[in-house]
Amino acid sequence: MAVLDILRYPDTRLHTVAKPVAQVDERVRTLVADMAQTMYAAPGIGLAATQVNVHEQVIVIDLSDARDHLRVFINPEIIAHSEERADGEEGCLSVPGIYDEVERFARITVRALNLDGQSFELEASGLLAVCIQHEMDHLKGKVFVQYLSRLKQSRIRGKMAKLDRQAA
Ligand code: K1U
Ligand code: ZN
Repeated sequence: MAVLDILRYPDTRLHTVAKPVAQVDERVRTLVADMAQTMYAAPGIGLAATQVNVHEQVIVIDLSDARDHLRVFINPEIIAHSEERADGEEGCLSVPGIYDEVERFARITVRALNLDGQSFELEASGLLAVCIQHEMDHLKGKVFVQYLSRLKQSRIRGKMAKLDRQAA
């Protein structure tokens, strides 16, 4: 297993649209293991393959306190959602130190493949629903700051540039 580099906003590669996984094989299982290790090391509660510069539809999420309940979604699709929407605070490992409110569907039903390539469906609400929608946006090339005002996005780009200069 390996800890992978996470792309940082405003890296243009974060706006690449991910392709579906054609076959869930050992290559994909290794990618998932590396993504999980990267998410745990960060630390974060989710990670999309886009963030590690792999443009295939793979997401990992673990909301457990013990960090022992890894959820894997390959080729995820939202097949139903509530009318109701809810605001929640989001963060992103690609935009470190920035947290802001985003409106999402309050409840979703997601269909995806598991690590054996089998299809499953899951109903989600609360933080799990928020996290799935956030990670699925990454697969579409969208970063959560794109929901914020242009002024906020410009300030965030400035903060990220400052962090990059400090790290250089
Ligand atoms: O996509 C990502 O960059 C991961 C992101 C997921 C997320 C968090 C909050 C709302 C929506 C999506 C993160 O994990 S940011 C870090 C974070 O939330 C966290 C880190 C350590 C402990 C607990 C939470
Ligand atoms: Zn993110």
